Amino acid sequence: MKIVMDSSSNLRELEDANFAAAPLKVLIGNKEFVDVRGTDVAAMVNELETSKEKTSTACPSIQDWLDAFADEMEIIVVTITSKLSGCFNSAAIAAKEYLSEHPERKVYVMDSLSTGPEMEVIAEKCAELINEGKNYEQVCQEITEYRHKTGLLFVLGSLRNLAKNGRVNTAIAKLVDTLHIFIVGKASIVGDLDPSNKCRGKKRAMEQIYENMIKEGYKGGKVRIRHTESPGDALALQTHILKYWPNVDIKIGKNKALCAYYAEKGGVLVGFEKG
Ligand code: X90
Repeated sequence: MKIVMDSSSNLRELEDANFAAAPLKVLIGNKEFVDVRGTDVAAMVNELETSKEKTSTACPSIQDWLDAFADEMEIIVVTITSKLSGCFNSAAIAAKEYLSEHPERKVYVMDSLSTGPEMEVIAEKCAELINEGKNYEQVCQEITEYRHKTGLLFVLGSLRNLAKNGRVNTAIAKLVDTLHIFIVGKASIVGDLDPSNKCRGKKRAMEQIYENMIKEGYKGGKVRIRHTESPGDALALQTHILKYWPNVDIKIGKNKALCAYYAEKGGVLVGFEKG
């Protein structure tokens, strides 16, 4: 069995698993940052700050997905929410092509209704189920149910890039910009960006994330934090969580190109288990 995700999961490989990522792209003018291992995300973030060029993103092509599928019998694909990206669509088309070439094989494409570290939590669960010896159908079913027991909360450096690309309302983005406030948001149950709270400072925003985790039913489960040049905020949140839940499985990492582009400098994304 192989696990395949688009690069918005921030994963390039996965321990004890047969894993591949299909890359999204960040475009600055006619320069392309492909979201693969080795791409200099810090340089990209700097260039985004100074560049006057138009910027955008693009989902993996059908061929990118087929390359990630490679030559496997049973494939589980998990994508970023289809509400915000064409990834799910291109993956579904690739799956259809793959199956018409190899009718005896299996490809399941699941919309995570989320992105980033929530996908990371889902990927790890998927690997765990496979390593427990569950069969393909069981893994597909259990991972589909598990998706409802995980969450994504975030505070973004700015909403500019989301607004520029039509992913959030421009008026909200302008408001955040002019008032210098931080929006704490979540991935809604239908896979939309749900801006839940306005916070005056970054410290308050990080506390709000923890309060919202509790509201979402957090009880000491796994946590994955991914930041864009904001290790201090990520660490503060980790310390806060460990104060109440000293034994949690918690890890901090950096956002890769796609998440860094949309979370922006100072952005922190938190994926967690609810129950
Ligand atoms: O297909 C494409 O070009 C990619 C578009 C992706 C747009 C959203 C990326 C979000 C990245 C920052 C905020 C988290 C929002 C999650 C809401 C479900 C992460």
